[in-house]
Amino acid sequence: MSGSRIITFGTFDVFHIGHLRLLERAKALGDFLAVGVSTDDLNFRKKGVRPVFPQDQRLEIVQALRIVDRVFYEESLEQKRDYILAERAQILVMGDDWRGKFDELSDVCKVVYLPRTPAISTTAVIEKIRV
Ligand code: C2G
Repeated sequence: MSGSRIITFGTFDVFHIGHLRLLERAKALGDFLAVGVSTDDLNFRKKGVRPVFPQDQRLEIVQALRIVDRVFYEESLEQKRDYILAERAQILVMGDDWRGKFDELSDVCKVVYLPRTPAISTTAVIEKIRV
């Protein structure tokens, strides 16, 4: 949709091609892409572990991408509505591992779940390096 502001969220730890493709497909839905990079604390609360790379480095990597117009820290999953409104986003994009989880936000924006890139994940990369 021309003129649309897109928003998406993620940890983007050990940045890989699946992350890039998700951001590229999100940007292709509009003109402006804002990305919420989840904080180390949010990850710890959610998964019980801290990401490999600290939040300032993960944010810096995402910010350096040509397709990304704005980055900010995502402090909690429950604040999604506030972030969407603050960014004046018309479309929320999430990978389909989150399918259905954010449908309640469809009163403030369109919610789109995109298929994940198969056969790659941060966990798989870490495992591959480990062996
Ligand atoms: N992704 C993808 N294909 C992969 C791996 C990831 O399309 N093979 C997508 C995910 O679906 C997500 C984005 O890349 O949309 C970022 O992935 P993660 O860093 O794993 O994000 P996550 O920790 O799930 O996000 O509010 C959500 C939180 O910020 C957490």
